[in-house]
Amino acid sequence: TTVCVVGLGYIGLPTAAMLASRGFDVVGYDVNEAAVASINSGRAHFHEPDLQMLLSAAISTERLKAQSTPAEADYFIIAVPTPFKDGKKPDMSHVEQACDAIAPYLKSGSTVILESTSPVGSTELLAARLSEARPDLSFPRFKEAGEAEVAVAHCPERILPGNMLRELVSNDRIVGGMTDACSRRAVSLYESFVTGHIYTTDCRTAEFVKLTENAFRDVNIAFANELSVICDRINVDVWRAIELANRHPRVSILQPGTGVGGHCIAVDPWFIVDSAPEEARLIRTAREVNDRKPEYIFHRILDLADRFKNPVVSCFGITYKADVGDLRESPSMKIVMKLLQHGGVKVLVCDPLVKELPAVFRGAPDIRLVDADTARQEADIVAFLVAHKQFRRLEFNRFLHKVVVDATGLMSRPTDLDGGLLRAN
Ligand code: SAJ
Repeated sequence: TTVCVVGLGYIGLPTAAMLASRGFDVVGYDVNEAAVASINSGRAHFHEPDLQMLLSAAISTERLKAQSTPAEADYFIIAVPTPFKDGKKPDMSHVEQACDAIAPYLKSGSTVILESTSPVGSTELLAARLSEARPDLSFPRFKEAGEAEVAVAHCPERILPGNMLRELVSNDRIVGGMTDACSRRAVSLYESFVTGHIYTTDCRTAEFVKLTENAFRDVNIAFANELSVICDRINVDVWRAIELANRHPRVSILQPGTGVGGHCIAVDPWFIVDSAPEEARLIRTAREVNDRKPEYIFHRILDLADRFKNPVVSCFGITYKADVGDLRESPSMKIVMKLLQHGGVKVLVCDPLVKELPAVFRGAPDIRLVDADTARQEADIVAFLVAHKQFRRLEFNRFLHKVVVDATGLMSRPTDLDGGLLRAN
């Protein structure tokens, strides 16, 4: 069985390597020539645990080949970015380009699966566009009975950066076909490597389910972030408050932080807002609450910096979340950027997952990448921005004489909640 994976990024590459490891003959197609060359030489062009090992095996067994054109296949998986253009509209241009690129390679019996997170209605548009490009083949119409020559379905990716290869196998999946027959054909591919349950539905529902998952997380993180700002105002330790509230059998509050980063949760809820702007009030507000958090932390640091003549601010962590090296849409990066733009402060960055300062900072005189000891020793103000596991092992009593802004709860997280609680009672 042959599979053509379109887009060899954060989702496409792990998926292609996984399919190759299960014995499929996989062609990965990407417009990025550098990524194609790197993959063919057996090197992943980004870091994700276990990916390198799987990729090396896939390339050396010749089950996976990357190229800058698509190839004829039984299955096509589209995993290209779907950003939110200029903060206004979902940008489906990469999906459209993918669609136009694969159209000539479709054959009777091909199944096209859209994995990219997409606004409701996208899979129907994809099927219509393919059908227009290939009048010689029959394509499915939404919920129509019977089977067309080419099947089209949406199967949204759900894998968590940092744990992708495990989740690729173990997560439950949603398969939403244009028709029941399309769902069945898509399921036959996922069955080969997914140990979780595979649920089938129609493509509109599948599109909405994916958006809902990320909006759910965004709303819940916004709740935690709002609590943290309230707690600062009324002088309550938010971390302790959340730990205790979570002891209620029906309460499960997430962790406050510097805001929401990455390419998914900060984007996908806007697809819902865009499709129903009047109705999506809570979802919109959650986005706004989370987007304001970096600004809030920046101002807290700045207020404290006023106490010093030539303040040195040490930022612990600049990636978009704990234990990943990914800087995309990182709220902590935004805070560092704002400090530099404001001026009058020296910034030290300590991040064990970042090998060199990101290009935007290179050459700037007021920023250095340093180790944890230097960051602590030279700091007037310490800002804990990301709770990497390396930071969880720091000796926090050595920070007690520093001015600390703890956006992560690293310093405040109680270690013996039960003990403390029981003793207090
Ligand atoms: N964050 C908090 N507090 C928390 C949890 C997260 O502030 O309690 C922040 C993180 O620091 C980060 C952001 O939220 O900046 C997002 O992190 P995340 O770990 O919640 O999610 P992502 O963006 O890495 O991956 C999400 C996942 N979606 C859900 O958990 C519902 C993943 O399963 C999806 O596949 C992925 O989006 C995607 O590609 O859509």
